[in-house]
Amino acid sequence: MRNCIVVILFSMLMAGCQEQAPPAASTPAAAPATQEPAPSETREFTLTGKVVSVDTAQKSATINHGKIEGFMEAMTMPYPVPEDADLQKLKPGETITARVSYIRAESKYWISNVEVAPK
Ligand SMILES: [Cu+2]
Repeated sequence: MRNCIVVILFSMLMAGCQEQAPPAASTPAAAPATQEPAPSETREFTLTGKVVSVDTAQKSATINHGKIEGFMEAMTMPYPVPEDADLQKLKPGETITARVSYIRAESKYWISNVEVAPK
């Protein structure tokens, strides 16, 4: 799990946490540079996965998630959960969806808007 974070922090060189190339439609030659999100911009993705464990003291949850289009491949890794209301919804074994926010310039990411899937 630590490896995953290390990979993100060091420029996402490994396949696992690699940020995916932009779609062909936004290649530099064909589109203005403004279409590429600025590194300081907060980008949002939707995560679907299963809660593996929760660390309330660290405000973190390890999620076994599917592929997050445009962000990362399917994997199990910890995510910061800043909001207590979200943290309280996270129980091991539950299937959830959540918003993933990501600021590339700060190598920072977290989840919010947790929704527990009906059983
Ligand atoms: Cu990852």
